[in-house]
Amino acid sequence: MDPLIITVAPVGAEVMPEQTPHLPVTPAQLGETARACRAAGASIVHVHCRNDDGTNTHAVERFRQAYDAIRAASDLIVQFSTGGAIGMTPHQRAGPLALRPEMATLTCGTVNFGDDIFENSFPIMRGIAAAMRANDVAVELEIFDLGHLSNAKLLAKEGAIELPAHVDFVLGVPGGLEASVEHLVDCVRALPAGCTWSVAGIGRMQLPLAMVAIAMGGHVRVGLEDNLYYEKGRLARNDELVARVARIAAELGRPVATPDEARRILKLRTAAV
Ligand code: KMH
Ligand code: ZN
Repeated sequence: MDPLIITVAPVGAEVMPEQTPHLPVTPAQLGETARACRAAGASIVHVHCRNDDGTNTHAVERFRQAYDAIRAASDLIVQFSTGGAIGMTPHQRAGPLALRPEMATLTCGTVNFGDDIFENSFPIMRGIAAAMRANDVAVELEIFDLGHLSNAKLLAKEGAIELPAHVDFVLGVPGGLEASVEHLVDCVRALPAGCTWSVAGIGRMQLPLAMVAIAMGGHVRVGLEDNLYYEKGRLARNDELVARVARIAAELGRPVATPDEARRILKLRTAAV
């Protein structure tokens, strides 16, 4: 098995600062989180941005500040969200790709998202994928439901994306595929040949699915975007969620990947040859 790639998703769009004191809101806080999570064993940081008051933003300038702060603090692979927050336009969601991050997400289908709808029609997916190609950004396919993998195959058939790619299964969003070991195994069985994969379990399923992924040879995403708690009743810091997965992986004989090892595993354009 390859070394374990741990992605940290430290902020997301749904958790609000009122819910936890540990949410990195400013670029400086994102930089500090990146430094701590790199030291704890992360190799990718998945980036959403907030205004100083905690509201969501996908402004290019705010992403530039966040990118600079993360770069100054760490050598993590920087992965921009193109999902953003519910209600953002596809144009807004794709805007920061002009900064040419190493990676960005591409959600592969529309999904109910609590009481809302996270809209990803084929025209929206094609548009975001085209912006990624234009800026030479590596794609991480975000899969919230099994049918999203079928959509990814259709997008590849028409040339909008390339397969194999790196795939992240986000399991347990209300409206998407439930977070369970059985569903994760179904997802992995349905993967196109050659894809690498990670799992992001929502809420209390974050840790159990991480442990299953470590054993299966997959990779792991943790962080406050998906889960606020370290254990029942205790709010987590991002770096301690990363550190716990790194510790468990070490016990199972899978050391964590450095960012450069992750670049090689994921075949990023920035990987040293
Ligand atoms: N905030 C969700 C609506 C992504 O980052 O690419 C979408 C999301 C996916 O978080
Ligand atoms: Zn996200």
